[in-house]
Amino acid sequence: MSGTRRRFFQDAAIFGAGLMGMSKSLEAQAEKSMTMRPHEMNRGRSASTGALLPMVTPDVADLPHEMDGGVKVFHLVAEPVKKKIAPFKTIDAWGYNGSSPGPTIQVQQGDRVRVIFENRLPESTSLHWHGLEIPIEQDGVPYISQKPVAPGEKYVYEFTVHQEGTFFYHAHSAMQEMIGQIGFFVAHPQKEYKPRADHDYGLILQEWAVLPSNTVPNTAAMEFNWLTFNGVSAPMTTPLLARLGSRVRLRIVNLGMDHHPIHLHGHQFVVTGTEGGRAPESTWYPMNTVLVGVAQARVVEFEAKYPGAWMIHCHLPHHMMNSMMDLLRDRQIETADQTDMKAMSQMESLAKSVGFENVHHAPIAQNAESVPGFPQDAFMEMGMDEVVEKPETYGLLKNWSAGMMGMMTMVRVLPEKEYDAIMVRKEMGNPSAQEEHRHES
Ligand SMILES: [Cu+2]
Repeated sequence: MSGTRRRFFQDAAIFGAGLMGMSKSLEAQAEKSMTMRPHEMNRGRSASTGALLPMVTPDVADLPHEMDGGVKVFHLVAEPVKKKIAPFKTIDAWGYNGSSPGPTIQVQQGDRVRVIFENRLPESTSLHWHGLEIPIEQDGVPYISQKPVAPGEKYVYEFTVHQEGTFFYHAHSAMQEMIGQIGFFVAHPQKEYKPRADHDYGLILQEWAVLPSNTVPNTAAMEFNWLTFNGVSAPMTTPLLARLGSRVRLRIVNLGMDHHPIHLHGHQFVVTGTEGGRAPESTWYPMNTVLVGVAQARVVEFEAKYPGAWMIHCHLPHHMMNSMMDLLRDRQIETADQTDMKAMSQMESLAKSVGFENVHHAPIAQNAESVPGFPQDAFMEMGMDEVVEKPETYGLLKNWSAGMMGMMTMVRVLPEKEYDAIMVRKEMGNPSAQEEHRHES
């Protein structure tokens, strides 16, 4: 098995995002598609080969396709998905092909696309192609443009993509959207955008309301306690890697109840596209926080000028947290009765339950408990580096994971040597990740 393919299946196993629910034939297609993708080692090199740069959706696999004459044929299956959103939290989401969010579909402007859709949910559904200019019969709105797809039934969508840009597919039913039924649909332009990017990454923003000791999201809730990028909360989010001096494209889509101001540290970016496609260069201006509203896509680009691990996160304070309800009961209501000793022992039992050794929290003052308002963040910063270790985290400072929560990831801007060292680790696979894979299977 090639390193890339092995890594691909590892990712699928670790994040529950990928081929878990796929049939053998789809697995074979995935393998074929992976071997056709550009070699990981070359990604991010500045030399322009003229080939289009595929988008990478960290923690989410691409949906493979087969050709039928001139038509790109995809198979998409709506189904329930067990989704690990944090090392100590697995939820019952719904998604596609064993993945929530669903696998990423990538096509090229001008392509004829066929999606053979199967509904393995316990209720009717359909697929809407958000932002695409396609015939009304393909629009995927139950009762309006088509009959709902009943459980166990199939439906074939087929259309020509004349646009370029960042789109997504989703169920056109509100509660199904909120339980995870969304995936990327990226249409690459016929001619590469100028300036060309060296790295292209995608992030899907979602919110979940999952009460302590529950696994089923409350899709009618208006307040959320778990915030995810591509279906995982930090520190499970896989860092984005960028070569020092390269140009990075980041596509962000939002399908939830909240709007998210996404902030990048240490660099300025320009918005080069929206859910409507590429924006003219005359509209670009420098910023470092972009509000990604519900149902919107924002594409930003920046020069990775400064080496380091730079945060990318939603700046709503409550979206920079994971739920601590499992750890400290309902923290919002009951912070006052927490003592250092209690908090530490709760952290330790949580750590034991997911198998990590290092229980850490930041130091507190001797008289902390006598200060009104204490604790705020004191018991939330919990290092768990070893449970979320992967090649992309190699070389980060000890306890880096203690500062990562909620809708958060980082772009690691790395000089040539360090970038290549991580790429080699990715090629080889990550020994401790394989270990985790074995335990879970
Ligand atoms: Cu947010």
